[in-house]
Amino acid sequence: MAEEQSAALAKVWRNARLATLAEGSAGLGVVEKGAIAARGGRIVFAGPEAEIPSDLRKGAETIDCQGRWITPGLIDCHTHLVHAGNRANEFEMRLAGATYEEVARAGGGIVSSVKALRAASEAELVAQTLPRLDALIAEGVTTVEVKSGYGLDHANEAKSLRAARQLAELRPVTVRTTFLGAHALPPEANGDKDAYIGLVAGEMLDKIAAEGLADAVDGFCEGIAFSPEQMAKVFDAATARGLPVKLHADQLSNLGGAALAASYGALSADHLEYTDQAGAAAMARAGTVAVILPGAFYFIRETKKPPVDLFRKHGVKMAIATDNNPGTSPLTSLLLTMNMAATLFAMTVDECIAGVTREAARALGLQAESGTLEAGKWADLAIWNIESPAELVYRMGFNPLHARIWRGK
Ligand code: DI6
Ligand code: FE
Repeated sequence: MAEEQSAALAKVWRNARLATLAEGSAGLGVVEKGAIAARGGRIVFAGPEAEIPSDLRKGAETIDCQGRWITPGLIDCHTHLVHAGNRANEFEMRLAGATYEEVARAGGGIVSSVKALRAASEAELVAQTLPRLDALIAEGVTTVEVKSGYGLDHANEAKSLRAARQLAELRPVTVRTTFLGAHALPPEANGDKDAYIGLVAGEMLDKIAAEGLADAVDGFCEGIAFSPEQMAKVFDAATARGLPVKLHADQLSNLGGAALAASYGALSADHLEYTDQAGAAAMARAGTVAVILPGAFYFIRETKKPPVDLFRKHGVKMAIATDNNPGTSPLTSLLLTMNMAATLFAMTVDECIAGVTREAARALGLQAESGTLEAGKWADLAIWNIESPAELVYRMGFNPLHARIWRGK
């Protein structure tokens, strides 16, 4: 009874400046002298404090934000957070002159992380992943996408996805899981990519879908990974099982991955350094979000920048994510990721902040649930010690988070 009553009473954050990111609002959707009310974990009001309905004020637990800024909780919409070990040795090889592709072709790369992950138990995976998740959470992340892709057989892909789901039991955070069986060729496939893709699109996807372990299906479409034709087989199978798709596309070369993803109505196409006009236009038509990953660009010292001008011109929505992974982006700061997107790709402050909130939610198909401060969405908030939103993008290696609220708590 007492619990029912407290669930019925609102919680109000008042005396705040809001960057609501509300759909259709100009810029960040700023509300000066703002307030947010939440009930049952959902936002029931976000707007000028003077306009809070009186029934919400009655008996509400009220928090004075003392003029601080509130943004939606941050969303990291592309990570390989669940992995075992690290690849600092390959980093040193690359410092000595080897390229990422050379390291991969020499038997390092993704396959070395596969060996480590297969040797780790589910509990060990969770234990190794939690510090990375905690680093994201410490900067206001309330939703994180986690891919498999280092297991490359059913048992180990399922283990990875279960470990990812466990994270949401252990921390107050929303986890979305993605099956990335088509990430790399496992050693036991003996070089037969078509046969492995048959397995991914067949019994692996069947089991993963039946176990309900994946919210979406992803692949790596690249010379060192899988061709557009092979990815199409995986996407056909995913679509037949009602799972949305997304794609690592055009990262190291232009194989037409963005257009392929768009032709399947993909939630997102990610990386996109080599995407051309036709790819951007196809994404715009399909409503496929461009997920920009500056951490990988920086870490492998790529020089070809993703065509953000083309995305703007065609009206493609842009999200930004860490791509946290042991090979190309050992990055656990979404704040630093925003700084990189601005500095390296000339994305604006508004684009960066939208890219880790509203557009990141869209890239996960969660736009009805989170990513903006609007009534009906989860009360996922980040409260900041900043004077202007630009500070979130401007600083490097500084965390101005004051408080983080997940589902009203
Ligand atoms: N693209 C990437 O940048 C990562 N995966 C992918 O498909 C790299 C993953 C790794 O090297 O472990
Ligand atoms: Fe990735």
